[in-house]
Amino acid sequence: MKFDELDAMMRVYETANDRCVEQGVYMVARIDGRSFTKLTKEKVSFEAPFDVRFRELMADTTRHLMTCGFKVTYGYSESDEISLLFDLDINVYGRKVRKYNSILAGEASAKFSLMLGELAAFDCRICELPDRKTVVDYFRWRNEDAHRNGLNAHCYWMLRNEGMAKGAAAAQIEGRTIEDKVALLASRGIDFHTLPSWQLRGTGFYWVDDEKRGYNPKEQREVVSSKRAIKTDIYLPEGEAYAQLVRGMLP
Ligand SMILES: Nc1nc2c(ncn2[C@@H]2O[C@H](COP(=O)(O)OP(=O)(O)OP(=O)(O)O)[C@@H](O)[C@H]2O)c(=O)[nH]1
Ligand SMILES: [Mg+2]
Repeated sequence: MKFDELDAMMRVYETANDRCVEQGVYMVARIDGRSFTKLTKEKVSFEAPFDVRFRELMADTTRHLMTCGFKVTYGYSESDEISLLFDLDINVYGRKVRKYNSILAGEASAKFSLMLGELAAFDCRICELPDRKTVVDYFRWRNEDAHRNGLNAHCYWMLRNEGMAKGAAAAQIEGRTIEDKVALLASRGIDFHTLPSWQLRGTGFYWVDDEKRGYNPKEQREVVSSKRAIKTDIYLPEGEAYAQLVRGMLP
C-alpha cells in the first residue's frame, strides 16, 4: 500500500471524534490542576488553606494562557482552576474542541511546572454556552463556588489548627449553612468580612488600555501611547455587581 493510501485510511480513525463548536456559541475553557490536593500537601509545602505564592503561580499561568495564541476576553481563577472566556468570533483551529483541550492543558501544565520546578499537570474541558445570560451565570457559578470553598476551607483549617482530627473537622462543617459557618468563625474572633477578597471570590483577569507617557526628543514634546494590557483584579465584586462586570465584557 502506498503511503498516501495508508495515510488517508488511518486519518479516518484519528479524526473520528473531532468536533467543532458552532459559530455564534460562546466557548469557555476550564483548566483544573490534576491531583493538586496531593501536590499542595505532599510534594510542595504551601500554606493552607491559602498561599499567596500558589495564587501567583495560578495568576502567571492564567496570563500565559490569555496570551498564547487564543483570543481570550476574560480569565478567572480560584483554587486550582482557571476559566477562560474566548471571543465570540474566535476561529483559531477551526474551533476544534480537541485542539483547545489538548493545547490549553499542555500550555498550563508546562508553564506551571516550569515556575514551580516540580511536575504539575492540568486537565481541560470546554463548556459551550448558548447566550450572554448563560455566560454571566457560568462566571457567577464559579464565583459562588469560590465563596463556598473559601468559607469551608477557613472553617476546616481553623478547627484543624486547634488540634481537631481531619474527619471530625470535616464533619463539623458538613451540611452547615453559610450563617452557621460565619458564626463558627466569629466564635473564635474571626470576622468573615475581613478575610481577603481573593480567597472568597477568586481573581479576575481582563484587558484594559494601559496608557504610557513618554517624551519624543525628535518632536520635543510629550507623547501618550496606549496598549492593551491584562489587569489582574484580586478585589472582584460579588452578586449583581460581578454579573455587571462580566456582562460589560461581552459583545
Ligand atoms: N495549601 C494550599 N492548597 C491549595 C491552595 N489552593 C488550592 N489548593 C488545593 O488544591 C486542591 C484543589 O482541589 P480539587 O481540584 O477539587 O482536587 P484535586 O486533588 O486537584 O483533584 P482533581 O482536580 O480531580 O485531579 C484542594 O485540595 C486545595 O486545598 C492554596 O492556596 N494552598
Ligand atoms: Mg484539581
